[in-house]
Amino acid sequence: MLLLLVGVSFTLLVGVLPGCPLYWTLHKDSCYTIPQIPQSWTSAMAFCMAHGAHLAEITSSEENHFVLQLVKQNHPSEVELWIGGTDAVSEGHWVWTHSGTLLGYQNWDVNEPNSYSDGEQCLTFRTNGKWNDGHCNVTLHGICEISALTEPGVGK
Ligand SMILES: [Ca+2]
Ligand SMILES: [Ca+2]
Repeated sequence: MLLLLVGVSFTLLVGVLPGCPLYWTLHKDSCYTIPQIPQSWTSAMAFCMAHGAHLAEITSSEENHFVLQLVKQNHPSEVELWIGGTDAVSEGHWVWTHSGTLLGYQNWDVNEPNSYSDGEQCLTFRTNGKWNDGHCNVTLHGICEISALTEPGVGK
């Protein structure tokens, strides 16, 4: 009985504490990491999902500022990285893939999105903190995000 009680309280404590695994950085209710392998947007999303995460969905200027600092600290030499938006389903209608919502907060770079060529349907985060519609097959680092209240690796 005592063991059972200890077990239950342990589960409750661990279950509600926001925390991140090694190599992930906590910000508000999310953990973020930038995998070492540059990949296409689809592969980068799959890589995040294999860790129970998704490509980052940036929903405020405050979150955008955090991601910019993360990128500057970890990949200062990159030009741009993948985040989780696409307009592949309907041109010009940008959606956060994981949550299935239209972009609310947006931070497009000057003259973007410009649909420069067929396939500029995937969202990139430039190291000036601004966004671009990039060609989905270009190989870039992705920025993964997961809820800090979910145990990474479990899948969701
Ligand atoms: Ca987010
Ligand atoms: Ca573009």
